Amino acid sequence: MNTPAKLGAYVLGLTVVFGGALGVGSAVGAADTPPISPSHPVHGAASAAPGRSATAAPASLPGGLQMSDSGYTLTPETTTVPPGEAADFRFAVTGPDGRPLTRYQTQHGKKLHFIVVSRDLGDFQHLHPHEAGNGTWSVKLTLPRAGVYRAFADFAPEGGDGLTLGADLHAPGDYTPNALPEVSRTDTVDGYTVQLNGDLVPGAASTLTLTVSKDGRPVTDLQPYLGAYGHLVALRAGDLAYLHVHPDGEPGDGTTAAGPGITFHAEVPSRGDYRLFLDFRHEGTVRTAAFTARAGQLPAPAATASPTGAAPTPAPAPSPGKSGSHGEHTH
Ligand SMILES: [Cu+2]
Repeated sequence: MNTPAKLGAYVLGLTVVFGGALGVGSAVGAADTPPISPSHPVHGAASAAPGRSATAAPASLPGGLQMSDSGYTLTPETTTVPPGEAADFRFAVTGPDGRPLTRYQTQHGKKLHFIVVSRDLGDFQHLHPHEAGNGTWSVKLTLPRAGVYRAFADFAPEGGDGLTLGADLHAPGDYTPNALPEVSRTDTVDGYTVQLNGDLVPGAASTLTLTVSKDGRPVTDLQPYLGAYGHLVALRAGDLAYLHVHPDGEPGDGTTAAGPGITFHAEVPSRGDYRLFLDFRHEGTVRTAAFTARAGQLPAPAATASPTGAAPTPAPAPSPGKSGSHGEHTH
């Protein structure tokens, strides 16, 4: 505290001198403020991104958008993985001291959850690496096709808050991205049908219920997987923001049934499309059902004014990126 306070006083002293020399009255006002307080607004302004209001609340960023957060960094040994081959993929999470983290809290039965998703959201894997010693994690990883993937490490350091760090992985080769699947409330996997009920609400918690049936009959003997009857990962289309979703109840609590419905609480930060991946376990096998869900109304295309004239969203529809108007913008 001492050194910055002294430095602040020194800088203010200079300001007064210059202000006095140039006759700038405002410098006197600055000198009136206690030397300690100006350092905070200045620091805040310096760390704010350009164009972002310095007064905006420092709302916590969704997980997974950064490879480094709160001093912890996801550090893969390699970020290039040939497609279609099982690779021994290794990584570490380095801590604030620069060393590989070795002390983790156990969450949902594991110290670290490793999710790998293609950037077009077409492929999803939920893996559990094993500890290979000295803070190194190792997992058999097959990237099914060429393209760019996002790898997420979801963990909580001992004594710290939960974090999700994300890093890009590359599978070299010709790549044709798949379009995001249409919004849908039903998915079918290996003869199981999963129905999604509930709506994502931008900026608010909402309840989602996923109901599992097989051959037209409700499945009522789901098996616990990672301490719950289902594990749901929600990723925002476009930037793969990783959203925390909490199951409602757990196996053995006396109230949570083993299906057919699995209930979650989800909160998404913005309107837009999200891809939901549900892992559920039945008869010893974990399967994944996937859904595209839309949070809020997307900006309506032009010329669909409602009869009352009340536009549902005041924001103008952004021009589609393919219009070629990008060159007019200065960034
Ligand atoms: Cu996991």
